[in-house]
Amino acid sequence: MATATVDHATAFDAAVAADERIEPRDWMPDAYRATLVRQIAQHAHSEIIGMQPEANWITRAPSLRRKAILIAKVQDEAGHGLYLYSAAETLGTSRDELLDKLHTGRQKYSSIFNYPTLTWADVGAIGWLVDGAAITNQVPLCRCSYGPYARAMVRICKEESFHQRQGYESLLALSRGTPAQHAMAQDAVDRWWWPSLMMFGPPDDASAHSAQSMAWKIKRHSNDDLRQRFVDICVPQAESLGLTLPDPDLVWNESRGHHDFGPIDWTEFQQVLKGNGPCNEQRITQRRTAHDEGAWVREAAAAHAAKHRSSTSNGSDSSGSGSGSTSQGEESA
Ligand code: BYC
Repeated sequence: MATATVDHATAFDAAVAADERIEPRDWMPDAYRATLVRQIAQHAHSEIIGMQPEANWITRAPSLRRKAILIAKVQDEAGHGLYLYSAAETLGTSRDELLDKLHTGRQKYSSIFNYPTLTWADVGAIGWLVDGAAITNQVPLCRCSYGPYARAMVRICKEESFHQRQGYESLLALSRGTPAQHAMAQDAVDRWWWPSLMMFGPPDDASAHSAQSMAWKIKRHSNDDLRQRFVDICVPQAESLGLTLPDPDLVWNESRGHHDFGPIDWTEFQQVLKGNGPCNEQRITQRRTAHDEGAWVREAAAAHAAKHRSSTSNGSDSSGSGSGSTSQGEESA
């Protein structure tokens, strides 16, 4: 028995070392499974909570074109949640259990969605900065050692990439618009810049999970490395947009080959994680309400699936007899 476990562990380590994918039926250490459930669930929760600040502007989008794009984007976020909950389920957990943990505060979602969307420009800033940060963080996750998560990320990244571009295009239109529109775009960037940098998680020396997650090849880069990559990407984009990033310390460092940037307010980050951000309470209350009010949809879908299953199985049980379920009878009539 002990030898079997050692063999399993050796095979797991060898697969990770060889950059092979771990699949749901493969043996994996309990802690690897728990880390994946924690990260994938947090990611899935972020997608569905992230629908709220964006959906806030659907009714007030400035044109039919912008409204159609925003509706499609919010719908995409729901789809991302579905892919990710499905990936988490392959690890032996249920969607109900994960949602219950979200609703009772036992699992987190991204800090970024606890900030309000005060103006239309915030929709553009979320697309440019929040989706931009998400892509920077998530492209390496396409090479995550756990197969179902890695495959979900491929599709998500393609869609996030479209989201990021629409945000950039929307902000560009505002930046080149009237002085009031330009000021609105600048104000949105001023408010979303620092929270976007916090999306990458605590600094490396305070990141509890990074070392082990990187050894398991769940994460491929550290929080600080990805944050730096994001800053370097954003600086020229902000210049093209004609907008200023709100950091007086932001400067190119020739010797490092990167931009230096000012200190992040980690106290604010910790407060948001503790539930004290501007919108934590509103987001979770709205999520619980949506879940309760959607109970009838889940029940109807489950009843429909059960009816479909029973009619299919009746049909196959009665194959050739012609005396099966109603639907079988209708088909053969
Ligand atoms: N917010 O040891 P660390 C999106 C927690 S969706 C809240 O570095 P790890 C989008 C962390 O969970 C964006 N909590 O952790 C959606 C841990 O606490 P626990 C979501 C955070 O896991 C809709 C503790 O701090 N993206 O972009 O190694 C519309 C210590 O951290 C945050 C993902 O979820 C945070 N920002 O690294 C538009 C990507 N950061 O769990 C856009 C997948 C850290 O021990 N996730 N914490 O209680 C990851 O890549 C990693 O989980 C993280 C954190 C880089 C976020």
